[in-house]
Amino acid sequence: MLIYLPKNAAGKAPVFAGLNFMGNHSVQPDPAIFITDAWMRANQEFGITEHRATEASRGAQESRWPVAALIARGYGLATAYYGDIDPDYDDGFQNGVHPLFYEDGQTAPAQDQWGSIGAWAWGLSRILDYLEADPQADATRVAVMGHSRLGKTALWAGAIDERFALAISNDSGCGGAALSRRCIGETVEKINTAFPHWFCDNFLQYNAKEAELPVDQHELIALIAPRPVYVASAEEDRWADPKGEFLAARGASPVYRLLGAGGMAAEEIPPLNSPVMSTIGYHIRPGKHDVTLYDWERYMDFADKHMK
Ligand code: GTR
Repeated sequence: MLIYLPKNAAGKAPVFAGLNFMGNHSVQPDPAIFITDAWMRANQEFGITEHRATEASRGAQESRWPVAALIARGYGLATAYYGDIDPDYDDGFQNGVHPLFYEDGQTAPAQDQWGSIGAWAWGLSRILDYLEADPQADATRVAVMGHSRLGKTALWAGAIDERFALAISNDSGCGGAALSRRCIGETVEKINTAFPHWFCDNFLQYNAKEAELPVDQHELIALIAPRPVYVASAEEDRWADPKGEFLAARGASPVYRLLGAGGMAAEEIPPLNSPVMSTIGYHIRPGKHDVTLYDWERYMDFADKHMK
């Protein structure tokens, strides 16, 4: 885990917690950050060869982790490499944390047991365990945040661990904030085919059968109620179905209202760069599938409003 905390904080600092895709050393160009020796997805541009990170990726994801801006606004950041929890490939769950939880004789998770997203979310809870023990961090004000597959993970972590004060989904798409039954962009069959290890095996029964799903993703978001939740989309990220992400966020409103927590203020998807800052927050910005400073500034605005 890599932690940044504001040096001159008056009290314990609120913290954003999120997993990273390319190792802690990719988060900032700081030679003191260890390079993980865990498996990593191949990436020629960043010198990830034979599935191992090298110096070439130091600081490579800096634009996604604006540490100085976070510190300037009084926030800390706790991050860890997701592949240190479970390597992101389908190996039948022999590596990563899953085997640590097998019963005697068990060799793989059962049909209704966790896949990789569940394991990554478990890792986020372990980050929170540590923050509870850190005298400089305020563990009652931790916002769990993630992008894409790690945005799916952040929503799941926020749903199952009520210690997270707030949850943020950045471009999480199918299996995250986007409604599956719309079948726009990535579908259940597409995601289960490309990434059979992400969800529990029972989910595969719904390949090309979204209409038969007993739940949809607005109900995942509703599980976070009454705690604030923010969903963000990018205009060009059609694969993630921005409108489906908005509709799921809005669709969680009845549960928030039932619990006296407001809900989503907007009825229709807002124009670009017009953030909605109700208890269920939302924005869509121009551009592609990524995490930008604009996204982070809105997350800090939202946390200022709902977590301070
Ligand atoms: C894609 C996948 C998306 C999203 C994305 C990512 O290949 O289809 O669901 O998770 O990867 O995590 O970058």
